[in-house]
Amino acid sequence: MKISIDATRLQTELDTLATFTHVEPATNGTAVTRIVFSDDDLKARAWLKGLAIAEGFTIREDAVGNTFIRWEGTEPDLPAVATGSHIDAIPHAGMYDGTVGVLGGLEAMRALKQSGVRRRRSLELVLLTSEEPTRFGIGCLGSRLLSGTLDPARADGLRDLTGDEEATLAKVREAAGFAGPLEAVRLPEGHYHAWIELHIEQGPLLEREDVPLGIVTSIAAPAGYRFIIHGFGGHAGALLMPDRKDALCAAAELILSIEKHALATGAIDTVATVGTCEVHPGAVNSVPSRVVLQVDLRDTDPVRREGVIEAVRHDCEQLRTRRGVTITEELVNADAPADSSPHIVEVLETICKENKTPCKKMVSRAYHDSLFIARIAPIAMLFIPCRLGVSHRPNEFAKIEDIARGTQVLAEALARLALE
Ligand code: HGY
Ligand code: MN
Ligand code: MN
Repeated sequence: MKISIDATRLQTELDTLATFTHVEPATNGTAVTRIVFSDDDLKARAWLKGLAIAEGFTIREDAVGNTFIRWEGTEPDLPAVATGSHIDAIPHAGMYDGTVGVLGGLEAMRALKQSGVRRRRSLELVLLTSEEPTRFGIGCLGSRLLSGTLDPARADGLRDLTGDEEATLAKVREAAGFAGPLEAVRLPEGHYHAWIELHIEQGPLLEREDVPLGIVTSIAAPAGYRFIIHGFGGHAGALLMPDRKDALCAAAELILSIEKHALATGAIDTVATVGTCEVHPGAVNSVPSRVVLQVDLRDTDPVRREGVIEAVRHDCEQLRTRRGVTITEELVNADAPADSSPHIVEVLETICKENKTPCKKMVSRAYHDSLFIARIAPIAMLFIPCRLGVSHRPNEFAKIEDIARGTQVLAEALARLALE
């Protein structure tokens, strides 16, 4: 039973998917912006469903738009074997983050179908909604709801950070055609026999060590916070320096405190980013009265991560007193890390050995939907190299031979697991 991946078709489909984007000039590479439930996202979803239906696969969509493309097995009542990822992309991003897992998964299923492989268990390709936090402030919305790690009422109340302030997930998803209670999204533990996600590494190690495949053994623990700093605004000319409570100057010290305490752990796995800084009123001749910071803090060790935010909180106390500002902290998420299933890791390693494909076990510092699927199913991830480790930028790039190789190993692993 020869499983052959059609690399040309895969590249063509990646290129087509990249055209569903908010068009913007890109100096180098293909800039992609595809915000969840935007027209670009909905057109991309419709296009993908068309490909799946053409292959004779069935489709189910849940109330938050998670899309399940299924190829029935000979024993359809058995828990299925699944793969999947996301197609939403942050502003001014690249064309491979997430899409390699979705189109690679589709290609793997098609190749298995064409090879006539026998399998007991059904196979499912899952497109997960809103892996990126851009629109609703929290990442992995679809997989969190699938795995019961996000309260449905809280989810539906999440504000749209990219447009109409009054819009919430409930309103936006309904307008996109996804109705029904979010409670119904949840899948029970054991729903899947196994889950594998194919993804670009979003780091430099595989390319640097010239290893074509990574097998992820654990996924780091992400946390997100919002800090709202209120000072006392006023006229940039008339408000004298000693009388100021400048919210942006206080925010600047807070940003440096976050960086300082992340570095102070001395652990390479502790990373902290202040990715957005909203300044109000945002006029050059008006002293900032309010600043909102969104903070992304990760570590493979959640206790060490907690130590960083505790130290930042201590600095906030000093800032409040010394600068006379108020600082409010909002927790967006603080998630546990996830470990891959040793069995699925072993299956992947065995296939790499048989195919004489060098591979490397590694940690994922990026979070992925697999972090949450791990709450309800045994998981593993397959990484392929991306040029210079660049991601979340237009010049994100992965070679089609690496993508096809990852898809090949994925297909063979799905076939084996579907026979168990
Ligand atoms: O931020 C992440 O780790 C993922 O790419 N959304
Ligand atoms: Mn991403
Ligand atoms: Mn991703």
